[in-house]
Amino acid sequence: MNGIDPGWLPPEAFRPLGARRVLIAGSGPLVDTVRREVSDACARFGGEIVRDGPYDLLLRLPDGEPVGDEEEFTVAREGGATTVTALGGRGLLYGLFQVVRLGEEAFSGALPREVHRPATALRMLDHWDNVAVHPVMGQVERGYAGGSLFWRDGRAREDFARIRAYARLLAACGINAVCVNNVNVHAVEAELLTDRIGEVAAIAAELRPYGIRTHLSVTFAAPVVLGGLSTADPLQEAVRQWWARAVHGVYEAIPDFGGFVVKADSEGRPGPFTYGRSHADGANLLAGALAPYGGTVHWRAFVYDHRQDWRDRTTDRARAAYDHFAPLDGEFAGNAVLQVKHGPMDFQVREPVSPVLGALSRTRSAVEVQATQEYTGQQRHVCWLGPMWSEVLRFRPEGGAGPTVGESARDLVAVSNVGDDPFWTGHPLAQANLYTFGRLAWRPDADPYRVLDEWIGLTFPSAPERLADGLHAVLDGSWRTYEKYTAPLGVGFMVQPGHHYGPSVDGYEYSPWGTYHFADRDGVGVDRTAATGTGYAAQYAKPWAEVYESVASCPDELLLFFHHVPYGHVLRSGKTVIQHIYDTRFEGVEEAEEARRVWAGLAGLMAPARHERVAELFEEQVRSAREWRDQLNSYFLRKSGVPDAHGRTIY
Ligand code: BDP
Repeated sequence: MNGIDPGWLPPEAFRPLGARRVLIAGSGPLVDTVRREVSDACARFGGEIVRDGPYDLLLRLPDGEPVGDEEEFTVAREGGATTVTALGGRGLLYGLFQVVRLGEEAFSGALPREVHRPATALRMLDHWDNVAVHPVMGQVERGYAGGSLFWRDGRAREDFARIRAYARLLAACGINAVCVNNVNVHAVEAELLTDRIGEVAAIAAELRPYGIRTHLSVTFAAPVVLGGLSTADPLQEAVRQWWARAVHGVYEAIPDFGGFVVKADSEGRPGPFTYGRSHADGANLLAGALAPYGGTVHWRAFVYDHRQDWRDRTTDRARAAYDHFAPLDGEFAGNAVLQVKHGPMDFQVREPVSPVLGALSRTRSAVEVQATQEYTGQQRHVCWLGPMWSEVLRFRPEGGAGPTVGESARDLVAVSNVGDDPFWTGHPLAQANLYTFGRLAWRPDADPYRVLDEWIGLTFPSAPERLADGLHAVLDGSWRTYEKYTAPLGVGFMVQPGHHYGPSVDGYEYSPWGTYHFADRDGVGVDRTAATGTGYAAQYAKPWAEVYESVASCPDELLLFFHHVPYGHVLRSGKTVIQHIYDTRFEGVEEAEEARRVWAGLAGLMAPARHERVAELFEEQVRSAREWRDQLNSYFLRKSGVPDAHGRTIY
């Protein structure tokens, strides 16, 4: 499509619709989209849209009238015809994409009637896209895939074909909401809410035909910076009225607007604390303004003090979100959703699940993950995050038979990994993260490895087995490989300050950000126990509070997150901590080298440009993995004085 990479919707994926008679019953804008999709496929592969008579595929809404935007659909194959029935346009569109996923299987043999229903209400991508180029963060904050799809140099782009193609890809993995600007709302972005809402409306018009609602990040200080008020105090009537008027204007321009995303009192952003008010006061102010129109406010729980005194080692950033929000459970309005990062710190390669996700029985919550690979290789390393997200979503905060995180979450949100790069995601294989996110958001209990194969099958529809196997091999264990050569046992943050790419053993150790590992000559790790440490472990319900509190029961992979232990401490694996550090760094590099070798063997099995892009990136990944290995191993050898049991060279 116009030289844009087709991602997981290459034209050939629609071949099974070829030579088929398709009946489409229903009307409405999304049904028109379905019709366009089918007619394009028929034009290419020789099928036909029929008005009556026999058909091979029936796509129907009951009575031909869309009723709301129900997303559920049913697929069945009986009496030689395949039928997709939905209650609303979105369901019909998702049903069509399900037929595409099934391929020939949709038209052969019998398919028992299967109901598909998303487990979450909102499956959203947050774009950290700046309208104007930020002097430090650039056009896209933590973006590794080129410029923004939406904005360039201070204005909305008018690359509508591309936005439409994007919306299509998102719908095909079940995503139904997009927030189009950075949570760090600078002066230019603030204006999108009022004077420049037309630019947002233009984007919304391109996303809408694929069932995607548009959301906007706003600044809590908007009444001051845009409205000229002297305060943004959430309990002031004038402030309330200002927001009511602003929201009215937004819905005039975008009648199906989804709502706001807010980062308040975090990393320098304004918020209710300025006025001595709580985050419930702040969130409810915006929720109240949005309620008459059915909008939602996503209020982020990423609130912590980023100017800690590092010498005061009794405070703990990991505690912050729970300390701020758990006491407010039950105080948030029904259309306020607390958006919680999946871990207590900040998207490290390994973190425990945030205790906030188990503490909010009376608050709607959204789980936020990071598809953009800020701390996981910045889309220069292959790092497929499906297994990590799946572990989070399957975690049971109350243990035993309690609900999983995926079952309790109302919404799932990912920070987007997409830009105007020809492959969408910079690293072509990072597309698998975006696809997997959408599918896990639809069904949090889905098997991520099957989702991976689904992505491979769709993206490379006529792949010989060798290619499919090679792709699977390269992606399957890539997250654990990345973990092995970077930060060990849950320690986190041994990255270069600022941009966060590559190792820096003490980069954050003596800075005010609250991200420490406490390595000294005797041991390493953060004591977060209730008995002798920061008390973070006690934020969990039982059994986790006990599991994490004790060195004996804490899972190895999180040991240094919860405990400060001597280098000679023996892990459950039977190895000492120091030997584990050495071994996994060596293994991680070997695995990265092996993945590079497998990739080299896939040359000739796909478009050369795609193969070459990944091959080049593998050079960088292997270089970087070695750098991680050498710096981490040297550092720990010098700190501990304990030699490698296998006598390998450590500098
Ligand atoms: C951190 C990023 C920073 C974001 C922040 C956030 O480094 O760029 O602004 O998260 O989530 O991971 O608000």
